[in-house]
Amino acid sequence: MEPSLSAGDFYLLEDEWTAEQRGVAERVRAFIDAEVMPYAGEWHERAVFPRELIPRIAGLDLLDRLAHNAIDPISYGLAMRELERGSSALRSLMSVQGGLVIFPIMAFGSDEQKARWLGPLGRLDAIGCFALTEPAFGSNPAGMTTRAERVPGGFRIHGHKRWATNGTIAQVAVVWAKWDGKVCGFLIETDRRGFQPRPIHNKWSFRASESSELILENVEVPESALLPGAQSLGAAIACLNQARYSIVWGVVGAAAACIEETLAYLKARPQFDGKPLAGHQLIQHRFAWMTAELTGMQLLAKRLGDLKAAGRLKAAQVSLAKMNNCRKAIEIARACRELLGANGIVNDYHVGRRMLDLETVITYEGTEHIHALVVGQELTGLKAFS
Ligand code: TGC
Repeated sequence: MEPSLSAGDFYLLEDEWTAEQRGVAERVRAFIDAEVMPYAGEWHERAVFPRELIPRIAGLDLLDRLAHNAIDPISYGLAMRELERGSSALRSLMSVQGGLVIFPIMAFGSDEQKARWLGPLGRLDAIGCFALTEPAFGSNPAGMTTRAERVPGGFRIHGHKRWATNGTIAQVAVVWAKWDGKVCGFLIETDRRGFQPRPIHNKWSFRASESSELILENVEVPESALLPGAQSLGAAIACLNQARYSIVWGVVGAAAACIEETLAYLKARPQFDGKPLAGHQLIQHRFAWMTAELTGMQLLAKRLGDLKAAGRLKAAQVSLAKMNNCRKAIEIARACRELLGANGIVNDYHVGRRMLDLETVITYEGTEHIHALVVGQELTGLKAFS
């Protein structure tokens, strides 16, 4: 019997997209199939980020449209889904550039900062990074020790940041520092004296991503580096919300790709009585479970996109979706790894790489526990962080 429904679109959600949204998804998918899938395993193995791909990604015209408020949340989400189907490192490049650099400039920047940076960042002629987390302050950025002090003509910034994606290739950094006890955002060119980016090596997850440490040793910046609208921790967290939104969609792509690859393998692999493994009951039960979970993830992402488009999205709704979709995606990836047997641990298949990358995705931009507590606070009115 020829199947008429696929795990990736069991409830025909693709029918819901407009021609424009479908076009964005198809364009990104074609790019991923041609330029990413043949090489992603090698990038992971060699632990390199494919910098040469940046102009080709720019050609997809996603961030330029974001920087001009000219892409709707569903199109953007679908693009993130397709990017992460190929590689979490590529989706991360775009989430950081879009949600954590372009967004804060649009939302909190001066006219001068907008005029200087939005064009180059949107075209990926300039790369940006986001420096919030510190070695000792991840889930609790309010405890940051990075400080800004007034000097004639500007500020002097001193501190140590960690886990900034793109830090080693960035021309500009959105740096969060306390000035007079208040968390403020600064837009800092990375060639300033005292600004020292360092790659983080020895990762077994996000190996193809430019994860970086940033040392700011008395970096002096002009007055105009201050993001005028970003003078509270809430501004930094509002940026994280944007990146979390793109993760909600991205992990749908990673999970769907795991299921697709595993199903193709099990349909082609006979075992025991010569029947394909996919024809055995235990295996089919797992595919039914994975399809149910993936469908839930897709529906959540779509609803989030609709709420965002309507201007009704609440932070706790983003948190619940980030928590749920990352957990389900990693469970699906782990199940697929098991179903592939020994082949699940070799880089000839993409599932193992995706599973490892999802360990980062479930952790960064707010751990599962933090998002559970954000939802808990929304439901109870009681704050359980401390
Ligand atoms: P709290 O007092 O609750 O809030 C402080 C201010 O923030 C506002 N706020 C939010 N605003 C928008 N969206 C949200 N989701 C918000 N959550 C809180 C809040 O209204 C308040 O504003 P205001 O104006 O009253 O001051 O803050 P808290 O210190 O108790 O912490 C709350 C908590 C734990 C939820 C927050 O700290 C948090 O989200 N922690 C997780 C941080 C996180 O996700 N870190 C990982 C970042 S990923 C990374 O470091 C790498 S960067 C990305 C990359 O390069 O790959």
